Amino acid sequence: MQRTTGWWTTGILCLAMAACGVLTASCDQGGTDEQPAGGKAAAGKKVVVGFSQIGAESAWRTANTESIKTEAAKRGIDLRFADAQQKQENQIKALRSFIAQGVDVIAFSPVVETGWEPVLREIKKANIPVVLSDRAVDVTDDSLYVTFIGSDFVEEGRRAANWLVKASGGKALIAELQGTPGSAPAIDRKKGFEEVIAAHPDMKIIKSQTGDFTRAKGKEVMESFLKSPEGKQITALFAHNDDMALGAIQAMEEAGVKPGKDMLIVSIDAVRGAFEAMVAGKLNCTVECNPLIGPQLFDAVEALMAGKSVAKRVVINESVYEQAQAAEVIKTRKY
Ligand code: GZL
Repeated sequence: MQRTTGWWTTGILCLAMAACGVLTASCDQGGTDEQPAGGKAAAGKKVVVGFSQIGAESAWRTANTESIKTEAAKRGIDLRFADAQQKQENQIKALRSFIAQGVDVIAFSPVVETGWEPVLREIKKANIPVVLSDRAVDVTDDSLYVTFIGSDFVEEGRRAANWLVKASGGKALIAELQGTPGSAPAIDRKKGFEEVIAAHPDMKIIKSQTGDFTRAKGKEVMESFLKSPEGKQITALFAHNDDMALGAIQAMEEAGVKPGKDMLIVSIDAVRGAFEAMVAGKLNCTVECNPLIGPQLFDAVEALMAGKSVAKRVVINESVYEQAQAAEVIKTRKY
């Protein structure tokens, strides 16, 4: 549906209606002053949402996509879904096509934090509200998006480090498999992890490289770590996601290293594969990062379409799971 009125038109209409004492809830401007609060879809017309997804790089992403598509279908939302194969230029192209289609709301999971300001300004000029899903952007003007729905990655990094401090007695030479360079989860998980180990002089990261959140790259980089001069000194692995940890586990086994025993392993996401590895004694801990944010995403969309305000940030509650719990908890996992 091509949006014809901006939030300011609705505002003037509200004032006129108020003057005649017919103000209705739908006039609640909501949203931040500068950002369009979204208008109602014309009666009988479906709400149209353009969603640019990063790709299908991990089990987490697959579960995230599933949650978004299922929830949109459940709510009768016309979802225009674009998969960017982990390329920012593909996401920018998709966002521009959503403007051309005149969608009601644009949502996306930004593959990296920077480089979004120009296209976000084009979207703002088109009066289309933007919802950030899963990952954040680094912009000078936060009115360019209405809300961010996702996890606290710094806290996830802290939780991974706090577990490793306990499990290692504060003594570990750590290999780190980082996520996608420049992405919010990679930057913030590293930040949280290093903040905690800074207080423990016998805990040091001695190898660190990106595995781009994929299993294949995680295996490849772990193979290179094991072959390096420091390889024999490594006592623990911190992987920014489970997929890279599972690839690293394969590399360790092929090199005769017992994962979860010769080397403690902590990773993030809490996908099914991580629970299976913990049941097999090959992974020691996974910090949950919940991908099932479809309901929160479309709650925000529907609030915007009703002209209601939404919180600038919606953080998802998460847990930490250890090997001892895995056999029980795996029965209840949804992804
Ligand atoms: C985190 C998400 C990350 C996951 C990875 O919210 O952006 O991207 O941790 C995924 O598994 O690839």
